[in-house]
Amino acid sequence: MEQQLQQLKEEALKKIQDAQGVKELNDVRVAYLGKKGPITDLLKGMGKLPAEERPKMGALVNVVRETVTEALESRMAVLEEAAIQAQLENESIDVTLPGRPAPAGNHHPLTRVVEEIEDFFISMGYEIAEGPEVEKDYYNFEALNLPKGHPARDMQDSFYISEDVLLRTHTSPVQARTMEAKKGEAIKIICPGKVYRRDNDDATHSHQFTQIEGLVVGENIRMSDLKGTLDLFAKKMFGADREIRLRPSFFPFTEPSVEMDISCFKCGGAGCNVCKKTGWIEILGAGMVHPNVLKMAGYDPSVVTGFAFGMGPERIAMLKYGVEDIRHFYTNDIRFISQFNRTEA
Ligand code: FA5
Repeated sequence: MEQQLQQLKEEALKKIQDAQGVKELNDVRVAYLGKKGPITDLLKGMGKLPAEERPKMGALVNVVRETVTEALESRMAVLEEAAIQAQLENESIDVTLPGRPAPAGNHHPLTRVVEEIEDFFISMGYEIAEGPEVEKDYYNFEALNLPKGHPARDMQDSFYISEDVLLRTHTSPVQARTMEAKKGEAIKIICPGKVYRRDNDDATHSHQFTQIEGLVVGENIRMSDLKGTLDLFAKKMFGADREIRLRPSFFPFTEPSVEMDISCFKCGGAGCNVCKKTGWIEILGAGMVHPNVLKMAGYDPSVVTGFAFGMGPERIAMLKYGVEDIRHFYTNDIRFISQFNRTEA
């Protein structure tokens, strides 16, 4: 039995030494020290030995068991350490690999043009005002000198929510709202926002588009102030050598009313496809605030005067960037919008 034990020990120690992995070593442990293993069997068979041999044999079996256990533990420590090392090597980060590019987003070209226009007017001391897109007929039309049945309403056909509520057709209702809220104080605001019209969509028209309104009210506000402001604006947006031209026009809420053209930035006035061979490009509508509009908002037109203007940033962006179809702004085609890089502004 002693010999058998010796053989068992050597066999176990060899297998422990040969084990190449934690799992393999565990199998060896179960095979030799487990409940069904040979060492347990030997201990169980102890009862069959003559009583005088039992202490000696018992001690021997225990020594073998301890030797095997210790060998197992130290081999296990080596294998575990090796496993950790291997894992560390596998998972190590190769800092020399080139990084994956993270595509950066950008502002929509329309947002950029609106912000550029806002920045210009803020630098001139204007404040930004806002108004609701779902608007009362009163502010959209009546308070702007367009009573029910006025023929000029037809030029801005709207989407009606009810007889008295509609999607605003322009940002001009913010004029009426601001004047009403300011109760006779001086005003200097611009109002960017979405507007809606029952226009058929084509290359230059959309049923939903953006406008920026401007309104200045106070004592001694004159037509020359409007002209000077628009002249500076044109130079800022389209180049220092731009000239402006005011043509008589009609808006029920301004008197006199004008359309402002700028000298063509492409041909300089000689005539080209951008200016349709006229040398001039139409940019916005404007005028002196109609006395009726001032009166309806609680201002005394014999004391204060004002000017107002309204423009479509889509049309300005189209001119500035040579965009031939307004619908490009709304379709979110990444091939189109990714061409506008903020740093190029
Ligand atoms: C107005 O809407 C006036 N409220 C502007 C105004 C304000 C005049 C204050 C006087 C004083 P108009 O209908 O012309 O005006 O529109 C102004 C601008 O909106 C146009 O010059 C054009 O750039 C843009 N616009 C008009 N309709 C459309 C459309 N369907 N799609 C895209 N842009 C449009």
